[in-house]
Amino acid sequence: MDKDLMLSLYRDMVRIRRFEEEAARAYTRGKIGGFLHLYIGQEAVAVGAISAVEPTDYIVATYREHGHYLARVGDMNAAMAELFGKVTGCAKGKGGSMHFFDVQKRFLGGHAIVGGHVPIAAGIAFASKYRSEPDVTLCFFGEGTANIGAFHEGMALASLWKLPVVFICENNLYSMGTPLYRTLAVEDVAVRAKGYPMQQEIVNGDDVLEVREAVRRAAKRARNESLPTLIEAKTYRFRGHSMSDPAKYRTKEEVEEWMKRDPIRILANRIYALGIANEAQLQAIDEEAKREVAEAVKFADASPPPDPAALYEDVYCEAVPEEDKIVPLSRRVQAGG
Ligand SMILES: Cc1ncc(C[n+]2csc(CCOP(=O)(O)OP(=O)(O)O)c2C)c(N)n1
Repeated sequence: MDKDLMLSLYRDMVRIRRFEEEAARAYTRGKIGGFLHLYIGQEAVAVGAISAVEPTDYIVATYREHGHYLARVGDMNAAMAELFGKVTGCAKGKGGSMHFFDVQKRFLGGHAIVGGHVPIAAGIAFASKYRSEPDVTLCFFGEGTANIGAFHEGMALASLWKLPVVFICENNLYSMGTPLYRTLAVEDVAVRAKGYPMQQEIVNGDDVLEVREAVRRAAKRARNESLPTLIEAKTYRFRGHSMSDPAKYRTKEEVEEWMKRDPIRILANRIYALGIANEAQLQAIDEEAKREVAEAVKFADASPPPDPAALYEDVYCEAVPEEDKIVPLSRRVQAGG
């Protein structure tokens, strides 16, 4: 086992956990507007998968993407500022929690429409293949996504055109408040791969090393043979679907049972067993992450909001006629309108 790798995976997971715990606190203090979907409990999937590919490979994720962003881009200041709606955020404060983005680091969203990003991921992989570039695309989504039309379109095209994409289903057993058995006719999402067809694999999504190995195999297949794969990572989210969800649809006992499989604890135990680090050393990593989060909150708090004039920048339409422009309410009030 590579000692540095194990510690770096541990650090990445702890950074995500502490970041999100603080985001939840900031949300209740009214610092964050809109939705906030926490990734707590699922960290091993993003960290394991993204550690398995090249920094030049593309990442496409859902609205539950803070973890994927931190695993790839790592910039806590830009992440917290985006949550706070500040101009220093990774989407200039105009995307918020569900729309993290970093083109330079090839982190292409942050997508709020369930399944809408699956054909986008297939399209990115198509572009790589068309241009004879070696890059692979990782596409993350939940098991609820496997019932959406766009999901099937993306998978079908990826298989037909033999695209270098790895689809990673994070099966956390619930789509909002609906349990898997009420929405899926099959127990494992992975079996759906057979119909397109493409290679499939089921992994323990709470084991960062198992996820990493599966994604390495799939990324190799994508890069060397230009073939897609569907990986299903079985996991669990410890918090509600979003901050506004009291999560009444799960029993306390069920949540506690899954919390015994906390991915961070599993990796810590492996690190101890292999003699890679002791408790004090892991505690130091934790403290460092907390310090970093506190700095990120200060940074986000001190940053200005975007200028209202920037509202029409970075949008698809090129010019908006003056009469169609939305005048910010504050200006209308000033103008007596
Ligand atoms: C097309 C569409 N329909 C409905 C919604 C509302 N919605 C947001 S998240 C969600 C559940 C998705 O569950 P899953 O794919 O399992 O992902 P998870 O939230 O568990 O990560 C739904 C129905 C949406 N965003 N987009």
